[in-house]
Amino acid sequence: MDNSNHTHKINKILVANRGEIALRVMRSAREMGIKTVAIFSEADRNALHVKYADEAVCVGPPPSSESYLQMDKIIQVCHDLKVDAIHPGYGFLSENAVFAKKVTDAGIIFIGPSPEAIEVMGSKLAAKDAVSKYDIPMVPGTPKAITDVGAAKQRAEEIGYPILIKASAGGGGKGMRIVENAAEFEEQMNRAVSEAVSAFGDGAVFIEKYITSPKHIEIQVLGDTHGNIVHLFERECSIQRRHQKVIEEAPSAVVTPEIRRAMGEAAVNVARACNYYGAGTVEFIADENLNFYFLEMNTRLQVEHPVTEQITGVDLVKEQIKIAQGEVLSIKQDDLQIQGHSLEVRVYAEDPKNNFLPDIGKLTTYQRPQGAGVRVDDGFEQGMDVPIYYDPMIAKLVTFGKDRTQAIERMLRAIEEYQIVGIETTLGFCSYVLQHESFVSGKFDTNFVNKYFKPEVLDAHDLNEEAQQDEEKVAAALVNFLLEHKKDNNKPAQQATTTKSNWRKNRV
Ligand code: MV4
Repeated sequence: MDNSNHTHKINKILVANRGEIALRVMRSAREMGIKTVAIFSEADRNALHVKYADEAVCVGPPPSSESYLQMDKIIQVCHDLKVDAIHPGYGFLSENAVFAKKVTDAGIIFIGPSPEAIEVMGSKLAAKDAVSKYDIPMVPGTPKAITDVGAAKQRAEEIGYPILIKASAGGGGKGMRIVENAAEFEEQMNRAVSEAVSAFGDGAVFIEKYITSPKHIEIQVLGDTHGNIVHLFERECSIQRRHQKVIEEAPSAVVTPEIRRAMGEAAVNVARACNYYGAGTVEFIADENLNFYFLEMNTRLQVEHPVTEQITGVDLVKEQIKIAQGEVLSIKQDDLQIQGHSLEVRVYAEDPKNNFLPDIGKLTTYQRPQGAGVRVDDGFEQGMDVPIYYDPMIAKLVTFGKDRTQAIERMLRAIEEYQIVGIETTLGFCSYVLQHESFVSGKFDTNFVNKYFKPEVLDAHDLNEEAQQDEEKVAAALVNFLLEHKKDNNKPAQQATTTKSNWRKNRV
């Protein structure tokens, strides 16, 4: 292990991203006394990340391919403004090994892992191969790309149906095919291959036993450039819809200290297998008996990183920056402790009553919730337009409590306080999930939304709220009546009205 501590102080960071994550990164940079540079597209001229940054440069028209994905333009901005490091956020160029290499070759620090680590983990088969010398639990399957259909069918027979065909270059469920029996194997495989070729330009596919009701549990890791790696426990991300996460939490309601230790150790070994440095996430699926299997590693800061920050007290962006400066990790595994429970709901500009159709428009009312244990990471303000060009996630609502019950109570309260008018959002949908018996008990898996959600459940929800409002009106009228008829009180009767506004009717 290299114990030298040659650091190179970063003075100015360009954030190659937009929205809430650009702001999130700049806040930590500012606390560290580091100057910030925003880039923006023509659609984001008035965005908060542009206002917040010390300097800002327009890099092109609204489509991300013409702005936020323009590698050479972004690197040129760094030279022009004497930027010494780039933080890529998530999405966009964050897991692009070519970009990480270009940045490094231009003499700029890439705040993230090495291009080699990004590349290895970008291929599921290369990742499986890299971790094979460690004792990492993996789903039974084929360790290499299928070249011979007959041999693959044989292997499927050994594993037992149903099996899953996956694209090596895949992500977000693309190129995945469930095969129920031998008869449909070849057809499904051909479909998976052609989907993989058109989506990723790489037709390599492999098979795995299909875990029908998995929990998605991931482990946050941090590694420095001196070979030190720690894990910061798990996040439970099973509440998702079409591979888009909806609610995340840390820690998981069902993971035991023993399983946590085993998963943490496996995650550290996965990171070690690719000489990982920076912040990363090792993804596992767990079956109903909590047998867990390594799926893949995400080589970026993730959307849901705040729940880990809440339960550990670690600022992950600051750690990323310190690691990029060449510092030795100051955190030791034994210093880390779970200090409470945290939940995150993703607020999407989508209409849950209309098949989650993305909604755009002006935020005519936008009031964030406040109070104990509430954190909002967003990039919008009242009066701003939600543009069509980018991800429909407008905010992340995060709560922290001494335990899971308190974190849920605070989330329900915060969702009630949140006032968004002008666009449809997923807040009401999240409120439904958080109150569902299956969520409360912790007995849920990745099928939760398919199993329990129909648009009608939100109508029932709304009716409850309206009924509640009616009850409050009756109570208010009664108070008025009593005050007005209180003979021994000479003061005029107080106006007792319900303090609840009508905003709820404008959202789901
Ligand atoms: C699986 C699986 C069941 N069995 N692999 C989906 C995206 C990719 N990250 C891996 N995924 C899955 N892999 C085996 N062998 C089920 C899924 C899966 C899933 C995983 C995590 C979170 C949500 C999911 C939703 C559907 C399917």
